[in-house]
Amino acid sequence: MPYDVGLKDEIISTRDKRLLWWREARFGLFIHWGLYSIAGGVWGDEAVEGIGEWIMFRRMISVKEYEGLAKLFNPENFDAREWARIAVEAGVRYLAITAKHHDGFCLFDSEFTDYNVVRSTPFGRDVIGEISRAFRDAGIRVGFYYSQTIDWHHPDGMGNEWDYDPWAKDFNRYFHNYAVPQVLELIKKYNPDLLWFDIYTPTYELARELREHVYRAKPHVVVSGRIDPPTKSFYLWNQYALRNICRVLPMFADYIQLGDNQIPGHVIRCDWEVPVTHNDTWGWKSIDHGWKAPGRVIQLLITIVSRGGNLLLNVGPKPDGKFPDESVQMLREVGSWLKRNGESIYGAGPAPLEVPENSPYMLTYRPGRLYIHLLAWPWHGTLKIKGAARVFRARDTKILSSDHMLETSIQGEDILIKRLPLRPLDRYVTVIAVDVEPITGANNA
Ligand code: H79
Repeated sequence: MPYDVGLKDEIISTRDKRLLWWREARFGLFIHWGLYSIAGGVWGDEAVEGIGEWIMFRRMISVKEYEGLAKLFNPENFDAREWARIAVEAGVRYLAITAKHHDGFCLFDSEFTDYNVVRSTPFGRDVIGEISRAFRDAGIRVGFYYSQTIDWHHPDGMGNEWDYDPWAKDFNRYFHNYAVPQVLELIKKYNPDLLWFDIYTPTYELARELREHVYRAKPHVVVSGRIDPPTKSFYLWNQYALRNICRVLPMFADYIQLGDNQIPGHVIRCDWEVPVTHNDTWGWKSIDHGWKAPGRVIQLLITIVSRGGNLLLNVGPKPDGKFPDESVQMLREVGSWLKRNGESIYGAGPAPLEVPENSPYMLTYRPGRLYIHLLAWPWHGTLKIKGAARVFRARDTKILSSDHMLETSIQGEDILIKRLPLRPLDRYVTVIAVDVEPITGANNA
């Protein structure tokens, strides 16, 4: 395809508009579900190390043998409406679910392969279709994970060198005739709000081709970071992002993707998202019990928003179609915290104020309001927000989840918050909301 400069300008100039809902959302649900969920991290009678959805690669399982899992895919307890209810209760604003992961199995009804949930499983239902409707009806934006580069099932895809001779591979053929058409098929059939690609697209040309096709099919689809070639996506891009070189913007993507589970230690002033596991795998693994507690997830969400990013929190449903109990429980707790304190998260971002290392609080902000998230309770009843008086004048101050008003005063460059209750009001993180006026002329306001 000839290089269409006009389309490049159009795609970049419409980015802000596409990102309107995404910037406000701050919290998304990632779902990894597929044939690997049936294996659950065990092959034969052995536990397999590492992330569950990589089991085919780890054991170099042949395509033929792995395909056998499709005959076992029959999640009798699957109910898309229930997943959507749990997601609503959790307070997530968008979804990204595996339409096709690296193993090549499609959770949607595809005309380009029989290796899909409708045609090759006893279940025979269009899982992606049911989920798209249920989540959209529940008011949650719908996104699809699509592995555009790695495909261990397709002879020309990247990665399977145990069944397929790499000398005989034609990656471009896979990309033009299979990956791009499937992505367009997903757009056409299910009308997603977001497409989430993984690792990277191998070349500039192919990334551009995919990006232009997506834009032509639906200009409003938000495109995640790992569509970009290796210099920008995944590990390499993190080197830019983590050093805050945000003049180097995403290329074909709409926003930056940090590495899996990579939480930055400082504010990154561009649009970014980090995918985070609930335990230590994406796809269900029966032997992984490393669950993060609800309080830990809440702190991660605050940390990420205070540094300018979105949290995409993963759940790996079980082969019977249920979320793990631990995930249901965690999502409920996070959601109830958000019900009390969501104003400090949705549509909020980093405060224009440096927080010293080891501070007992984290800050988020929106014009007119500063949110102080208390990680530790000041037992002496007074909290010092360092440097805040240089930047803000404080007005009404209260505990966000109640009408409990607080007093403030100025001490040098700091703002003091006084007469705090004896004990935290929230079981996880208590949030103080301060109405603020920026001090004009302050250099970092
Ligand atoms: O979908 C989830 C992962 O499966 C996917 N990204 C998240 C969202 C992912 N794709 N690639 N990777 C993660 C990184 C792969 C790292 C590897 Fe390895 C190191 C591949 C081979 C060596 C870890 C160890 C996985 C297999 C062995």
